[in-house]
Amino acid sequence: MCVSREGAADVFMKGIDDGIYPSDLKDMSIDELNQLCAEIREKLINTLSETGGHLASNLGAVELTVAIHRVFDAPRDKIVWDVGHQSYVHKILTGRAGRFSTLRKYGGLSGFPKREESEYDVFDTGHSSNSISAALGMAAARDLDGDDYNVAAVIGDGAMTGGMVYEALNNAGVMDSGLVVILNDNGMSISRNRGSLPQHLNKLRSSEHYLSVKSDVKDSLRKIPVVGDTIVSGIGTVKDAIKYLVVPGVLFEELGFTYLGPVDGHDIGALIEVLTNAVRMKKPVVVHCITEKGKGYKPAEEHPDRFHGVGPFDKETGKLKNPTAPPTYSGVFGRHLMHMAEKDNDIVAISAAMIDGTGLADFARRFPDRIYDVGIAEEHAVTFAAGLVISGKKPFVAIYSTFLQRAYDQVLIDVCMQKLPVVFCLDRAGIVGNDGETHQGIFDLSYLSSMPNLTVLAPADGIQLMLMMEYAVRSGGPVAIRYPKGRAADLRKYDDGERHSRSIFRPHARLLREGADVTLASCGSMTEICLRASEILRTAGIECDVIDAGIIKPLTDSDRKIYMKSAEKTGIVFTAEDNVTAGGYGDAVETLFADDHDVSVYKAGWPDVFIPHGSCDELRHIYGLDAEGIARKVSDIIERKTGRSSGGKRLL
Ligand SMILES: Cc1ncc(C[n+]2csc(CCOP(=O)(O)OP(=O)(O)O)c2C)c(N)n1
Repeated sequence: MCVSREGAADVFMKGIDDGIYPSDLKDMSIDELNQLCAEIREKLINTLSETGGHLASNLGAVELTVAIHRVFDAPRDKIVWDVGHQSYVHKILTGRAGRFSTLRKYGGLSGFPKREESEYDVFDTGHSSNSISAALGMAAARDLDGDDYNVAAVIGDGAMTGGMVYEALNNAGVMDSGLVVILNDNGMSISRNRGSLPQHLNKLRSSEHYLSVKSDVKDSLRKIPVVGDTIVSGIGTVKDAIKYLVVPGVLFEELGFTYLGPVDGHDIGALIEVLTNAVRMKKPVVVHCITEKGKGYKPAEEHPDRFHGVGPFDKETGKLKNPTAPPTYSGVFGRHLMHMAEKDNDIVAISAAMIDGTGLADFARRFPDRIYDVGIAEEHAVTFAAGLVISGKKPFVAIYSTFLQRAYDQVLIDVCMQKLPVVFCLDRAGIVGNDGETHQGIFDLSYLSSMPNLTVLAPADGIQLMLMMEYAVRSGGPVAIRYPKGRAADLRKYDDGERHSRSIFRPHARLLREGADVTLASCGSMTEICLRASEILRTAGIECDVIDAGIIKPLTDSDRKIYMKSAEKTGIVFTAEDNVTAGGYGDAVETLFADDHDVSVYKAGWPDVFIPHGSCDELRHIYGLDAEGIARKVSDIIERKTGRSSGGKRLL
């Protein structure tokens, strides 16, 4: 796929790795821009096959991004990327091509726009559907200052299913500020886009010849004797009269936007033309571009969903290099929900555009009528679930921990206040790694623990997850179950969950290992890590009680007794959680000992900063939350408290 550089601009002579900037695009011919696109595609495939990342979205946005940087004058003009997962081409074109191989690695380029990283990144994104709001704010400030730079929001059709978009469009239409909304429409969210808005876009997409139709209309009108030219110059008014017949973007037009499109999002010439017109209008404009997700790499064209966010893969076959060995927590959740749904017709599942990621793909095939993909609409998903409960259903809402943050108020007021038995399954709870700050699921224990009526659970392995799902349906109230990304632990050698009578199982604190020196109180994924830490500590002569929390709130007397009894013996409680320490599990345990001066409580969790991108193992190591780090912290505490040392044994 190598590009011939003969006759190309200087940038090809140097190679894009030496640094390419938007200014380099201004004098390139369309042929040269197309060559550049081919070179960028090759770079995306080569690099992402090593680093992993959002391949399909970026392959689909190559020409669009090149055209944007040709027409707009960044960084003076401001371009906001919705979600930001499709901003790799923008990174390559804004001086970061040479560092592209560090993408998503600790200390390397972020997989999302980062203001700290470049002046060309004007807004940090990662969560969907906020670009128009942010861009409108920038446009409003520009207007107040009497400045004249351009502002654009680049947003996918998937992100258009999020409610914030309509709040922003509603506001933008009346503000009449110069704002270009560039709609990158590939018909896909992560998988096929669902909902009536996507259907509307689909209709617009099929009116492919709109741009030419509009000029045909103008030509026909011009031919009307005497008044024709006047009508054409007043096309705005005429358009009002005929738009229901020929203008496909009525929805946007009604909201106060001028709709331009649809335009072929891989035709650089057409894109440059329409974007140039949009910029000149100095009013709210939507430019509707039709793109193909995964374009230029066959495996991604054939399976755009699989290549939406992908791990390192073999370029020839498209196969993952290191697939996670099953079972994963998502897999256990999806399979078990299907099993439960076989026996209970009232069980339904809700996903906010993440059916595959949350493990619900098989459920969707098995029970197509009992699954609702509501789009990227977490707030709606939660209140929709509340409605389902009112009318007798048993909804499981599967949403990644970080995205449920969007629906804080709906969980609190629409569900918890009314004690409605919605089951929230928070996938990717805890550190997620390479997607970085916006995706780390490390706040849920804190934001959920403060909600009255909510039961908050954290399974330490796959069996516990299944038992908790069954319990949640029986409990009669709202329940949140949070579990991490990746492989499901199997701790049956410490406590065989199967021995519990499933029908009366209630999540509870469990003492998994006994020792006299220190209590390691852990929850979720940290339980396995603490068990490993206890092995390391044993080699240094330190014996640990290891408690698995299971339930974070509310605790029963028997849960409390487990903590109290252990602490009475050891005098030192060390809590560990895959959550920020502020307001999380450790704080809850600490309150148990608030009046007990003989017990010292120490807490380990994520600190009060946004945790950057890097692999999960690397981040846990850096922040001292792997088994070695926990063992080191515990032995330091024991040494300080008791003067006992690890006998010179290295705990690393
Ligand atoms: C609030 C929120 N929910 C879910 C996601 C996960 N997510 C990332 S990209 C994406 C699909 C976006 O589709 P679209 O905007 O059409 O972009 P495409 O990848 O198709 O170019 C989803 C659901 C997110 N980033 N933010």
